[in-house]
Amino acid sequence: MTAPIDVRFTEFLLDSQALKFGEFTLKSGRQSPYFINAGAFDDGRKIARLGAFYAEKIEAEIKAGNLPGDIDTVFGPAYKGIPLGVSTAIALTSAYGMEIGYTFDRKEKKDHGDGGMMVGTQLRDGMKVLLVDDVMTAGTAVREVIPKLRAEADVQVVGLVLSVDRMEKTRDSDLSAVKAVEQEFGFPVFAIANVREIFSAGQSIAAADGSPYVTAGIRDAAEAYLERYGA
Ligand code: OMP
Repeated sequence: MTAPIDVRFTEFLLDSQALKFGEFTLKSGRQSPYFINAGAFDDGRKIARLGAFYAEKIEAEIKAGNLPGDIDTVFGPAYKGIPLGVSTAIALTSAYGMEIGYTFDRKEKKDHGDGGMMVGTQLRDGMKVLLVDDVMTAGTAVREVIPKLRAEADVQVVGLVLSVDRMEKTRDSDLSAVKAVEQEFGFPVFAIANVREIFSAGQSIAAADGSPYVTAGIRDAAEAYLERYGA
């Protein structure tokens, strides 16, 4: 039997060295003992596997009735969302036969050639758009991108799929950032794995030399952090 997606994804994060332990200052200013770096998926094999994980999650949520089966395009916000959106669209087509586009935004306005703000499948009124992003801590990144989509066309954002939900509460409430975004925008947010699943799976995964990746010290630091900031 294959292991659950969060366990396989944790192995992939650790093997790719995308999950780091130490002291990190986050975009929110919080000091975290762990960091997920999507920049570690830096070659063809890793980005293909990453896209396959997103596609597997999306397919499962479509089957469960949480996402529609007729999504028009996968939107990955520039820059880090670009390889995510493209690799996810490729995997949805190759593994599940879905006809689906990919779209990303330009960071700066282009005043020649096609002149558009979007690259890939152009957004039109009524289109069903699925957002993909890497990690959500406070939800700042997603809040920046929604107005850009709305300025382009009257699209329907059907959901957001993340690789990792850090399960942190927002600055001014006890609500998780994911729940706050769901309430604010009215679409569901999914993650391939959340930090609690990752730390639970990580304890039984060994590095090449046989030592556990997630030592007792790392686990304690993560628990203390989640005690303070976790939702
Ligand atoms: P929010 O936009 O506030 O949700 O923070 C998420 C963003 O922070 C990600 O898109 C990354 O740019 C960065 N980040 C990580 O990549 N990995 C982490 O583990 C934590 C963060 C972060 O700074 O919160």
